Amino acid sequence: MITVHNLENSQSIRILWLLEELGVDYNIKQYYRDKETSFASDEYRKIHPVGWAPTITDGGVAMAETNAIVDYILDKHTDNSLRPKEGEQGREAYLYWFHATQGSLMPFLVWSLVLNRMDNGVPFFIKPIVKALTKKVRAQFVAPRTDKLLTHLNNCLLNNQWLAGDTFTAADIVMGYCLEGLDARAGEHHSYTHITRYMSDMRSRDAYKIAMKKNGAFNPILD
Ligand SMILES: N[C@@H](CCC(=O)N[C@@H](CS)C(=O)NCC(=O)O)C(=O)O
Repeated sequence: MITVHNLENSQSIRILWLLEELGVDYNIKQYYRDKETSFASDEYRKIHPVGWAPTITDGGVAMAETNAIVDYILDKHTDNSLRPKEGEQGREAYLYWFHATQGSLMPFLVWSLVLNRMDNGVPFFIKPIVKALTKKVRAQFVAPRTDKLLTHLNNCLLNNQWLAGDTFTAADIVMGYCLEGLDARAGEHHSYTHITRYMSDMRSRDAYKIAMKKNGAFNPILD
């Protein structure tokens, strides 16, 4: 049986959600972050050579990396519509959003977190210089690219309930975590009305509610 090594306030929530959508049995082992650094504990680092969350174990297999885990689980559970097959409706949109979310949107959220840490974590006498620098990186790189992706997402959601069309897929699960992160940052997506509707649909899914309940308090890390 799969064990999800569930690090608090992390991308592990997606794996709980996926398993709840599939309705399969699994175990959860709970871990906490270091209070100062917010890094995972040494115990967590021992499960897989890289030591980031999410990580799952399944028999003798230890698997990390969100989208690899999603594919690993979906390879074992094929009787569902969470990953449209080649030739099926929504396949191209699925592929795009499954990968763009984790390969493009997520890194911009991480950029944003690192820039916030730079602003807050340097000695006062170099703060003005660091802030001028981070402001420039935000304005020239992070903000316009994040906005471009969110605008595209918002436009796609105008005529589609979910990312791949009318059917909910694993791409929505991957996107959900990013949007919770944006929402926690003072509702950064709120000017995108279709994204707001989409988030509300996502949060009203039974599997999402159960995953959140099993996960416990969820506060995305912002800085
Ligand atoms: N690309 C990786 C990123 C994993 C990652 O950065 N995980 C964070 C939690 S959201 C983590 O493990 N942070 C704690 C640490 O680095 O020790 C994935 O998609 O799984």
